Amino acid sequence: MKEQLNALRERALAELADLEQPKELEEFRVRLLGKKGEVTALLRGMGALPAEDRPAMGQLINQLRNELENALDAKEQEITSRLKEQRLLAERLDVTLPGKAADEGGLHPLNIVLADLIDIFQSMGFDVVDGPEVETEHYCFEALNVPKDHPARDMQDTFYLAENLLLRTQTSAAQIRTMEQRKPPIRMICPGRVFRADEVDATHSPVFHQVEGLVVDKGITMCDLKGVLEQFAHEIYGSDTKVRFRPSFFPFTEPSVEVDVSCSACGGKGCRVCKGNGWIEILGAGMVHPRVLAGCGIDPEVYSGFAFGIGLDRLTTTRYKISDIRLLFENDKRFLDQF
Ligand code: 2NM
Repeated sequence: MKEQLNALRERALAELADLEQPKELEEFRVRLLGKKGEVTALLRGMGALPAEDRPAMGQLINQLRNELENALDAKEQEITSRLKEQRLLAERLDVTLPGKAADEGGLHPLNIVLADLIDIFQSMGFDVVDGPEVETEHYCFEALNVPKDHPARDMQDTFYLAENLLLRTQTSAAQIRTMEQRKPPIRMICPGRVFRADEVDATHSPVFHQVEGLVVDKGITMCDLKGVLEQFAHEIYGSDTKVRFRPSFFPFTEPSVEVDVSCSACGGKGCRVCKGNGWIEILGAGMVHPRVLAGCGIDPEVYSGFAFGIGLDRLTTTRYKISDIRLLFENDKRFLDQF
C-alpha cells in the first residue's frame, strides 16, 4: 500500500505540473481529494488492513493529502497570477499616445454674411427683430398693399397651409407687426427665412433668406434711403464700389427703386458674374406707401419711412463666388469646411 501511495503521489504531482486552467485544477481536486476521490478511496480501503497497521497508514495518507492540498494551492496561485499578468498586458494603454483631434464646427456662410449685415445696420442704430414664419394673409399681403388679385398671392407662388394661413413670402410681415405695436421712430431690420413655390435650380430655392429693413420717423426722405443703402453697399463691397438706383415697382413702396453695385469681379467692365453689364442687383427698396403706414395706425401726414429688402443668399453666393445656391442648403461637409 505504501508503494501504491508513492506511485499516486508521483503521478498526481506530475499531472498537476502540466495543468494551466483554473477549471482543470478544480477537476483535479475533485478527482483526487473529493468525496469519491482517489485519496479518499485509499482512506476507506484501510478497513482491509490489520488493525495495528492502520494508524501509521492513516498518517501517511493524511500526509499525502496535505501535500497534494499544498501543491494545489501553490499551483492555483501561480495560475491566478499568470492570468492576471496576461489580462493586464492585453489591457495596457499607452497614455502618452497623442489624442484624436475633434472636428471643429464653424459658421454657415449665410450666417457669416448675416453677422456682417447685422453689424453694419446695428452700428447705424437699427434693432434686429424676429417674426413668425407662418403668417396670415393680412400680414403678408393685405397690410403690405398687395391687392387681392396680385399674382404673388396665387397658390402657384405661395405655400398655403390652410385658408388664410401661409408660409411668409417676405419678412416684411414682421415689420407690419412692429409698426402696429411701436410708435415711430422705428429703425429695424428683420432677417429670416422666406418661402416661395419656385422650381429649384442654380439660382432659385423654395426656401431662401431675406433681411428686410424699415425706418419710420418724421421727415424721412429718399435721401435717407440713399445714404443708408450706399453706406451699406460700401461696407459690404468696399468703399470704391459704385452704387446705382433704378426706378422700380413694389406694391408696398412709392416710389420704389432697385439698387445695383458695380461688379466686384470685373470692376464694372462686364464679365460672367455680372452677365456682361458691369452691375449686380443687390436689393429692392422704396419709400413706404402711405397706405401701408396708415394701415398700421401711423399717420402718413406726420410720418414717412423707407424700407428695403436684401436677398441674403445672393449676397452670400456673390461674396464667396458660389456657383449654385443649392450648395447653401445641402450641408455637404466638404462645402461647409471651406468657410
Ligand atoms: C423690398 C423692397 C421694397 C419692404 C417694405 C416693407 C414694409 F413693411 F415696410 F412695408 N418692408 N420691406 C420692402 C420694400 C421690401 O424687398 C425687395
